[in-house]
Amino acid sequence: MAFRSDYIWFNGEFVPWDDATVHVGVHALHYGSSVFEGIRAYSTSKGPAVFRLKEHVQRFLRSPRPLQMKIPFSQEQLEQAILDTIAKNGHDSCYIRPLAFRGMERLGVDGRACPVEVVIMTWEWGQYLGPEAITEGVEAGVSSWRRMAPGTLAANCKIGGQYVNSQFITMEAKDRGFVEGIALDVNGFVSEGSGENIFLLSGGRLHTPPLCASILDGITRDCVITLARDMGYEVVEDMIPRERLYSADEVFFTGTAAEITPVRLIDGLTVGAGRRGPVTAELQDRFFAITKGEAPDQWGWLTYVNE
Ligand code: PPE
Repeated sequence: MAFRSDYIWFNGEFVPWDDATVHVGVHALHYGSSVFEGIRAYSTSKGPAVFRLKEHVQRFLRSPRPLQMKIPFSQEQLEQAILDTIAKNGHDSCYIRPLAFRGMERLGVDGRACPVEVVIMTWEWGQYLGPEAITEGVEAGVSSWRRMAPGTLAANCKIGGQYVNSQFITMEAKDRGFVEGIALDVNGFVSEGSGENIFLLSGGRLHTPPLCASILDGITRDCVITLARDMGYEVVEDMIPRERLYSADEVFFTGTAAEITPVRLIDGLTVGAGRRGPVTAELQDRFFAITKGEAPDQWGWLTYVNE
């Protein structure tokens, strides 16, 4: 489970892991001018399969628009490069990190003169929020840090510099003894975790913050909405005041890295029965059956590497 693999795809060429380096003068290092994706490839009986490849690459190409940064590769080229990198590194399952950044030309805040560099890293990354998180659930706390206000940054884009806000949230949570923080938006409504979207089950209905609550438009969030509706649950995207976290029957995080992780305690108060709830478990079962290629892929979410 090391943060390592044999090769990194770097501007269209494979280079050995240790040689994929940049100069200290790259623009992104100084001003956070990068965009990235997080994707998982799962082990199936037909070899590794990338989960929602198309949607992740689409978001990767959309994220840099407010930065006026144009990624010099097409959707098709990036999809193929990701599949090639997994095959080249011989993974059975892995986490995939495409990254585009403004490179080295000159410094100064307006980096539009700098070249855009693109890399794809892969490595084997296990359970993001701890070994027992998926089955046992995690302890979380509401952060004293707010998510970015509308019209400040671009919450819907995975821009590197914005993850300073996520660092504040997750470091504070860990210092308080929690696994993860839950951030509110500038108006005090629930937004999301440092790297996860959030759902609540209340009165038999699922609630999740809407896109206007400073969230990333998560792809796992979309999967859960699709699966839950297919299973007959009502799902509403609505503004969630903080206090509703404490009266929810179930709460869970969603994300590529976090997958579907139950939250069993918030600010020291138990969520429901204080362990993974039945609806969360049912959604996890459906989700993992699809990712492992064991259930029919009715929405076309898997791309097999060896096909
Ligand atoms: N919100 C944020 C802020 C976020 O970073 C992620 C992904 C999500 C929601 C969930 O989005 P999606 O993966 O499309 O369902 N966070 C990525 C980075 C994690 C990291 O620590 O790095 C991820 O899960 O890959």
